[in-house]
Amino acid sequence: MSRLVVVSNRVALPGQSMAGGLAVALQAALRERGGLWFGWNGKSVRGPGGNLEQQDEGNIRYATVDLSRADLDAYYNGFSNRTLWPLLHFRLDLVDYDRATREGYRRVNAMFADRLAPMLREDDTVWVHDYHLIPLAALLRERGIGCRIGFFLHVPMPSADLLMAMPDHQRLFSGLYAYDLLGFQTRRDNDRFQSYVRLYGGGEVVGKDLLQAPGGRRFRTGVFPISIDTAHIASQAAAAVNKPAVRGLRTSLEDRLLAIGVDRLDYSKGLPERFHGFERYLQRHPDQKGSLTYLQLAPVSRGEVNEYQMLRNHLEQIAGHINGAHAEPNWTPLRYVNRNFPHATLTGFYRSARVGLVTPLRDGMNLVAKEYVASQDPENPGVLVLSLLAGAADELREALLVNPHDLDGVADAIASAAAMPLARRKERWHAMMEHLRKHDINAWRKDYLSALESA
Ligand code: ADQ
Repeated sequence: MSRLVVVSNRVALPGQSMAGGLAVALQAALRERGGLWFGWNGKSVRGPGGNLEQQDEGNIRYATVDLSRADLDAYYNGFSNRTLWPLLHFRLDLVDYDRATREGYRRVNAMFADRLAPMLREDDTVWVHDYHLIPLAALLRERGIGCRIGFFLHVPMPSADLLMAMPDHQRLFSGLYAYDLLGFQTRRDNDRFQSYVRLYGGGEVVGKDLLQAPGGRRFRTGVFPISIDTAHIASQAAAAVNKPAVRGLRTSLEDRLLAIGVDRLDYSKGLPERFHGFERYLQRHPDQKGSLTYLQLAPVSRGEVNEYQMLRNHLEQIAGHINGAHAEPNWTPLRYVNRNFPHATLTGFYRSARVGLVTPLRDGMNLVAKEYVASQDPENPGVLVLSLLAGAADELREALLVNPHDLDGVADAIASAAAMPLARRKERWHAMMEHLRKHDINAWRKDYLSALESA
């Protein structure tokens, strides 16, 4: 088996808790075959940046670089988060395009390639993650690297007409042609990319998921829906109900049901729409009044980007408005908390909730939806209300699927979930859980790597 090299914007260094299934899955893959994990170490420095640090643990080498303040601003806060993130989430209205940040993005990718190329061996398998690093393979190829390089896009791939609206789109997206395998979360993402290549990207689709770049280089695409460590989360959740934080939450509910939402504070997650959907539920279902409390956990992310600050203010306003209009002296309908929690505690929260609210406007996959399902008590499972616009909706067909823009629909789904009889809840949950047991995070990385290695 060849050595695995993982490249991602952030690296989970030994001892650092980068909670989340992805870090765990990649670590397991690296441990299995021995390998290297390369990326940014999260530090920004006054000088020029690009200083390499290396450390070994077992058969894994961690090689990380720091970034200058200016590069971090241009590459990460700028082009990645203010240009690509909104574009890839279908939000042309929020795209902030600037040639200076575009060049900063290329500069950092080129610096990554400069540092990484000398560490690579001919028979390595390189796996690059996400939209921060689109040009990396092409830049490595320019530096003489011939080994297998794959890419996985964690976020959606939007329609061809949106991609082509970005200035200089061909220069950026044709960088993807230097990979051997492009992995997407859903069939729709895969197909939208192929139509971009055909319509505006100058390439051709020459077979099923086989593409050809101008000049003749061939590469593959494929669908690899990311998942979670299902068995681990299920046992974590069962144990977590005894944690003080989880008990405290349960006690505080008195005998009310709980609806829970857990999202990074991001405009793609549809939080204002969800709050309004909940308000609509309170208005349309007065018979359920006072019987359900909605807890929204939304840790602040990308706090340096203006849109995120505005979103935060907006949500505080809506939450205040809803509680002002509907609260009782002994009941607050909406609890809104901007904090991170240990992952194990989260699973206990999920398990305590009769309703899981996952209603993004666009999401590559949405792991919270899967975590919510995996955390349920088999004897008394809750109901997932899931946006049709999340990648997870392609797999979790037994959720109550909603369009997040349809507030009445969201409101009615909350009411149905709250009132659903046990037998129907169990039926729906079993079907989804069976799927998640089979298609867990380990299956995901094995499928991807075997496709890359046979590409
Ligand atoms: P994200 O946009 O970050 O990921 P998601 O898939 O939901 O979205 O993953 C979020 C993770 O953060 C989950 O594991 C969740 O438990 C954790 N989390 C959220 N709020 C938390 C809190 N308050 N405290 C602690 N942990 C919290 C991107 C894409 C997704 C895609 C993933 C993986 O946007 O569409 O599913 O990558 O590919």
